[in-house]
Amino acid sequence: MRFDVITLFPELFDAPLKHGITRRAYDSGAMQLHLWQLRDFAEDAYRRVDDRPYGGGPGMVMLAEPLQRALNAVRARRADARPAPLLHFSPAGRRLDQAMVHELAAGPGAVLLCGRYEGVDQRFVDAEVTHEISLGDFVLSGGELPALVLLDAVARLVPGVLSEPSHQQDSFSDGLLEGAQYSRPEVWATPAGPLPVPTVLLSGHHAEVARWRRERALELTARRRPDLIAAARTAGRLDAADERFLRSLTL
Ligand code: 9D3
Repeated sequence: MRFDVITLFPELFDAPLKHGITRRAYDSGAMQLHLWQLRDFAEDAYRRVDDRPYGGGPGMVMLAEPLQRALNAVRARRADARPAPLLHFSPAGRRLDQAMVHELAAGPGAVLLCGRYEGVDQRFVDAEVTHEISLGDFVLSGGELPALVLLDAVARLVPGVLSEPSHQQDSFSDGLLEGAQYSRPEVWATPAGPLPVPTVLLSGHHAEVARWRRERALELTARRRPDLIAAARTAGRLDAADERFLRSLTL
């Protein structure tokens, strides 16, 4: 799958090519990342890609014409049967979630447009953008970090990139938060006293461990994200034992 990123700051995308799971996805060839410097598609001597908003107001607007030239260059290099999705990262977008990440990971990739300044000329958005995506209700300085977040989330779903397919147990795949994790030592000596690992995890009873973990996941989710419990119930992902356990909780 191929991702093309249109940005004024292509250097921001270097780190994931050098480190971790994302690097594996790119090294394996399973994911290709092509970076396009929007400024290369400016036509005037000053390499302008932004200008003042009609009607006045603060800040600058990204110009439609350089964006269109950049997109045309991207399209000419992609061998898509159908035009790939054009994702625009914008505070006005729909919030990114794991379902969108799964859809992208199952497709041919996408073109990612990273906005800067106050935003992109709306005529370009209306003409070309297929998805507007936000990370949430906080203010960033541009769309590059959201694009990096999306690429990271997709990379770990690419087959063969994770050594264990741990995403089959991901929170948000079964729709519950994952309970606590413990590792060595069995008893951690602290100034406040010894802290043992929950004994069930040392018991070797796989069914009991699985039940205990399920209950911890249900308890954590019910306390922190009751909306996810409601969604899991609606989707039929809670069984009778789950419901009995939830009723036993005093939230
Ligand atoms: C004055 C109104 N602001 C909108 C909230 C203007 C504005 C702020 C920040 C316009 C663009 C930006 C830059 N942000 C992004 O490009 C962005 C973003 C974000 O700020 N928060 C969460 N998700 C995203 S996706 C792209």
